[in-house]
Amino acid sequence: EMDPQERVFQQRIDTGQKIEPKEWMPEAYRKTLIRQISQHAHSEIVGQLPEGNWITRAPTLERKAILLAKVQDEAGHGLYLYCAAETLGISRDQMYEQLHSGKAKYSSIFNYPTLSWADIGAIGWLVDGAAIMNQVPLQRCSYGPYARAMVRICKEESFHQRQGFDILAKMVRGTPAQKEMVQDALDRWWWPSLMMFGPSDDASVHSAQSMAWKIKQNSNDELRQKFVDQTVPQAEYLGLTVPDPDLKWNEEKGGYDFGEPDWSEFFEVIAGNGPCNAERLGARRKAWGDGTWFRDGLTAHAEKVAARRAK
Ligand code: FAQ
Repeated sequence: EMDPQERVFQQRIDTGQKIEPKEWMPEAYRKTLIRQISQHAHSEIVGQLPEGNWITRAPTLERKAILLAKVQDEAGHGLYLYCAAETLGISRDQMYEQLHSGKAKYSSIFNYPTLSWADIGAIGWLVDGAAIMNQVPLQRCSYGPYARAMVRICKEESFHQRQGFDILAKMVRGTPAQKEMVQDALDRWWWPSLMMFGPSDDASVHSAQSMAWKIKQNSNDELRQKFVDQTVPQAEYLGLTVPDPDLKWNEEKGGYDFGEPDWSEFFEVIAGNGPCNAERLGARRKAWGDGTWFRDGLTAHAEKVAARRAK
């Protein structure tokens, strides 16, 4: 038997009303949102690292300016999302603590290395492409602040995706070595990109409840299918081979059949054992440590100002 308050809440969700910060909500709804939004924010922040790695080595001044702007956009998304999570009653310091202690996750994709300039194209094309596929429906999420944050974020991600595709479109028209570099990037980023959508539906512990609350609008497998259907023709346009021997157009379903990602790899990566997990978390912990003197200075200054005012 559902609690009457909870029944009214569910009715509001079912009729498409947005839930706003100060309104009553079930504790589990609040917790789920804090988990998802904070992990999303952490992904944006940690997600700056793989691309940041190439800012000093971008091939032209123009590419460097574009990449710098893109990475700065990701920082903005992170801050925006931390604000959305704060409306649920968690502080930014608590969220950072959860990231730095390894309690909070961030997207598995950012635990892979960026080995060549083509990887920067592949991240824009595939990683931002997958991010958009996942985030467009989140614009209709039942929690107002998260839904609204997604509007601007999706617009910026669309630009990011185009810049990645543009890098690759240029490289595939270049030398054979450049084209090979692009194929190698696709070979390494394809499967991890499919894993961004989360485990298969039968292994997704949160999906059913999150969909009932309209936090999620689609299941992980639905979005993964849409991503494959959208991306394969783009790979063909670039003259690339998707590294999946099981990939095949299925006329009947009007979509592609495709192979299973290596889920043991996925679970290893989200357990902290991916190729770059230690490096990524290490970089974030170091940044936090390096900023201590600055935070201490700000606090000391604020205390002095307050003391002077009190006199
Ligand atoms: N990585 O029951 P489910 C970006 C965890 S885009 C790591 O299916 P849920 C833009 C999941 O948290 C990337 N962990 O979970 C950018 C849960 O563990 P928990 C960020 C994953 O929440 C581009 C467990 O597995 N986007 O940053 C992953 O219903 C380029 C069970 O899974 C978002 O975060 C994964 N891939 O569905 C930035 C979007 N998948 O928490 C820079 C918002 C699952 O119980 C450069 N999030 N897990 O310990 C979502 O839509 C959902 O949270 C899903 C997962 C779909 C990711």
